[in-house]
Amino acid sequence: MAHKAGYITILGYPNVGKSTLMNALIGEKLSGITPKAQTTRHRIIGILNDENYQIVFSDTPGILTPKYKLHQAMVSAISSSLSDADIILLVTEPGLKFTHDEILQRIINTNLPVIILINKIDTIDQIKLEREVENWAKLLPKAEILPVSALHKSNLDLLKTRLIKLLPQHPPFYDKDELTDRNERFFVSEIIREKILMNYSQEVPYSVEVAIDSFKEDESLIRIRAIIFIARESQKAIILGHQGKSIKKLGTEARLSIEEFLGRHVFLELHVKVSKDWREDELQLKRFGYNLSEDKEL
Ligand SMILES: Nc1nc2c(ncn2[C@@H]2O[C@H](COP(=O)(O)OP(=O)(O)OP(=O)(O)O)[C@@H](O)[C@H]2O)c(=O)[nH]1
Ligand SMILES: [Mg+2]
Repeated sequence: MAHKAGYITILGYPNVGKSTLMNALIGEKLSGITPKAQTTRHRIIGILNDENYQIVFSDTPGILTPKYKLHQAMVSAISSSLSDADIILLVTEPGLKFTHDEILQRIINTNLPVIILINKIDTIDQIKLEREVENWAKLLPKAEILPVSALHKSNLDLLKTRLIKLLPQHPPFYDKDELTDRNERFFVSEIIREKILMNYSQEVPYSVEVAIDSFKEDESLIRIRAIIFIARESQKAIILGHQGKSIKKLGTEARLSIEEFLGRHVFLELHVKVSKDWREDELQLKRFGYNLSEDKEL
């Protein structure tokens, strides 16, 4: 049997379950998941390998209207993963209305296979689901529609079978033992950011970026020094909390998750630094690994 391989882009509005879906398909917790919007800020690749095929999934940030340069970089990440897609998975959830923004227009115009995944079907009844399917069929008549629950792994086997069928014949893009294109440092910083989203409210988690300053492995453990960058001096007190209690709780929760992810004991040191208005600072965004100028063609 000829080998099949391709890029499958997972797209949709914030919080619809894109990262939950990719993790469930790969069988590993790669992307951060939280109940809050804008959890994912980068394109994250997750690779599903088999003897006869290789599926390269791209988890992307939720589609949004940019307010900061950071958001522009997030939109660029969506754009670039649309540009090299072989198949598009458009994830939505019940009751969500898509406005005709640029990305949706590109999906409507594309000749690539599009599968609309109505996620979170565990939250609705059959009648509501039928109405959802009808609405989507009207909006994107060429697309296939599949109701799923990423959280409960419903219909994911069906999805996988369909994807393998649609994949083009192609040699593998990555080594067959690779799971992602990102390194351990990246995932460690994402785990810390995920815990920040869970532990702090309102604007604070959205003003934060995490960078790994040092990552040293010795025999017994991995020593990690991470910097939490905040946009304003006044946010420091919030991150630290009364008598440092908040950052301590954050540190413990992050360390436990990092240990689970790396399968090693970890010593985690967290520092807080101000990087004034970094969300608007192109140089700083670049240093944090964001790219503002992606190819926009589909
Ligand atoms: N009930 C239910 N909840 C789900 C399902 N899939 C995801 N969720 C929840 O939806 C929330 C958002 O999930 P994420 O995977 O972080 O969503 P996302 O689309 O990646 O979000 P962004 O990265 O912010 O764009 C989390 O609380 C998930 O547990 C599902 O099938 N059913
Ligand atoms: Mg996500």
